[in-house]
Amino acid sequence: MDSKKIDTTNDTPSTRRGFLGKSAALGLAGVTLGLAGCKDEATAGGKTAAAPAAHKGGEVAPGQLDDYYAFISSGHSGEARILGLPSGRELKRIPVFNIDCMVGWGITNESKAIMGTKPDGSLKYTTGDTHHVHGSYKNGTYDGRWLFINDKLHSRVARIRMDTMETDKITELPNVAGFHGIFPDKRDPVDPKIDYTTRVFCGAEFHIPLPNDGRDLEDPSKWGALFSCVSAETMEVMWQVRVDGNMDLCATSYDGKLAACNQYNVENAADLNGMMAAERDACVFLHIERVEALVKAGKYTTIGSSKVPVVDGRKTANADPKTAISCYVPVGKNPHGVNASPDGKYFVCSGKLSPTATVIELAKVLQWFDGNVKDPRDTVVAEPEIGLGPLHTAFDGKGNAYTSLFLDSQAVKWNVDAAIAQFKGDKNAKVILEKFDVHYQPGHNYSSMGETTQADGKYLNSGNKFSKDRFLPVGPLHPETEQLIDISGANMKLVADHTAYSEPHDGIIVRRDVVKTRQIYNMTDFPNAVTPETAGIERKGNKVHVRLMSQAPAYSMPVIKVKKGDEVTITLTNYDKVEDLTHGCAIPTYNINFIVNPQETKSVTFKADHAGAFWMYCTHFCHALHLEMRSRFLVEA
Ligand code: K7E
Ligand code: RUQ
Ligand code: CUA
Ligand code: CA
Repeated sequence: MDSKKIDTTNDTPSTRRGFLGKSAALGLAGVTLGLAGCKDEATAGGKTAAAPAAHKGGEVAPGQLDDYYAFISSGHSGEARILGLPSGRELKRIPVFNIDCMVGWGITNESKAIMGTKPDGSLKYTTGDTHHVHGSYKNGTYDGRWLFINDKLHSRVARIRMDTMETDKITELPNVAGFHGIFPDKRDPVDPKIDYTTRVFCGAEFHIPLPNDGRDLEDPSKWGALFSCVSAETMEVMWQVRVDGNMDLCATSYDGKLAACNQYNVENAADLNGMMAAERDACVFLHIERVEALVKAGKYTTIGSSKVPVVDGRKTANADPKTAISCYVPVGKNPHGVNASPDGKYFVCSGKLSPTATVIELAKVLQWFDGNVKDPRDTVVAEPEIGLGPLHTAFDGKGNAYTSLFLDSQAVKWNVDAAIAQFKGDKNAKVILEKFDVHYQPGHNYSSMGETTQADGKYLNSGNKFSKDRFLPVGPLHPETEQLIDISGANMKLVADHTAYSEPHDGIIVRRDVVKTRQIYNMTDFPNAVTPETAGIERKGNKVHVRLMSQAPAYSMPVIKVKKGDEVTITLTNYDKVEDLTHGCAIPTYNINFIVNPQETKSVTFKADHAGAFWMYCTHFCHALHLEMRSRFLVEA
């Protein structure tokens, strides 16, 4: 599509009058408590903003909408976040691996089932560490269906639905520690007709005993690391590959055939000095079609209690390129990051301990697998010197790469073709185009649509790890900076310093017309939805089920009476159909707190272990009589 077309017709989502009119009508209808009487038409499905408007200098005036969504990770706060760009407005936080008491994530039965529980019903984990968010693909660009995000802490992969921007599945990887890099495939490796994401690949950074059950504690030389493949649709782990060395970040090719991870520990070392011993580390490529053929032929093992097929991708088992599933391409020392260029031709790996970026040509990697390239190193077509501490590389779709330089506190813009010419011996090739100061110590940088064939070269975001003097001091913990840079001209221009709570790593910048959200749920999406017919209280022994509805400004039951010792389940359906009309449900001293959006159903289960009168109240400002929206929850002694 033509992203240059300026369309501002959709910039204001609705008129002020329109919105006010609706809530005024609601005020009247609400007081009569006509639960079945709500005639407002639901507007579920397909809410899309028009193509980006041009915002000069990054300014987005009040009432105007941004051009892009940025979906960013949040490090050890365990969530995902959505920013509008270029304004930097924080639009939403999506709880994933963390507990969020606003939404009730980790509190409701439904969210607990997604997060995973222990046999006693409590959460298995309450913490997480998200580094990388990537979108699902169709035909080389985002299809707006899913986001995939990693948890380095407990080696889990989560999927977020992009229509509701909520986590819908979480899978823990067996026999994996330090799951860092994640990337969806862009096309099926076997069936070229399948031009969308079907698999998600996961790299493991830490070596562990296999299985990790107390064996081999004193002998790290026996430990190993597994590359995992997860089905995008079912989120089940399909297979794993044991590799030599570790895996850090992950990238996939546009033809679906290759996935790769940069390796900073080819030494298989268990200490710092050991991990820095080798002159070169590697980028390990996996031939996905061959891996799956081995799995299909039963040529795999399993580890411990896991049923997941594990294929051997170590060097000794892959000496013959023509049958090999893995190819280890030597790159700069201790690389951090591997990124695919939007033309589909190259992967770029940069070495933290080497001032270089290594450019690997994918066609040559495939030729190596065919036996037509002698040495894996011969797949390297450029290795320019770009600066100190190079980490991650973004692209503008015009042949230029932008690499974050952690030590130099810069983003360096360099030309890929010039780097290739220089590598071939052209001494006049102009590789480095600009070095741009960022403030300070950048981790990831990423560009607008830069991980797709539609890279548009408009913005680069630099996620900086140290903000130092850039903001008002707020105590020992400083904010992080998401620095937005305009890369559309000949020179890079700083647009804004957006603050971010610790600690954003990677993210993607997605054109707003790609994202199609729904604003209201379908009640039928929830099998446990409460209707006027099923509403009420039901007792079976000491199990009490309270089926409740909310409609502004009341719950369907003014009094709920249970006995001390009962196991209480409250299922709450928000009967309101009006966009933005969310209710809350909180019960003091019982640690219950969650929201229900229009037409949504959620439930909580808890033991009524202390007697008394407790006002169950609405936490989410919903109505002029919001404060009056409360019912008595009575627990008899
Ligand atoms: Cu460089 Cu975890 Cu992507 Cu952070 S990693 S910055
Ligand atoms: S009341 S508008 Cu709690 Cu001051 Cu909120
Ligand atoms: Cu319902 Cu506030
Ligand atoms: Ca190393």
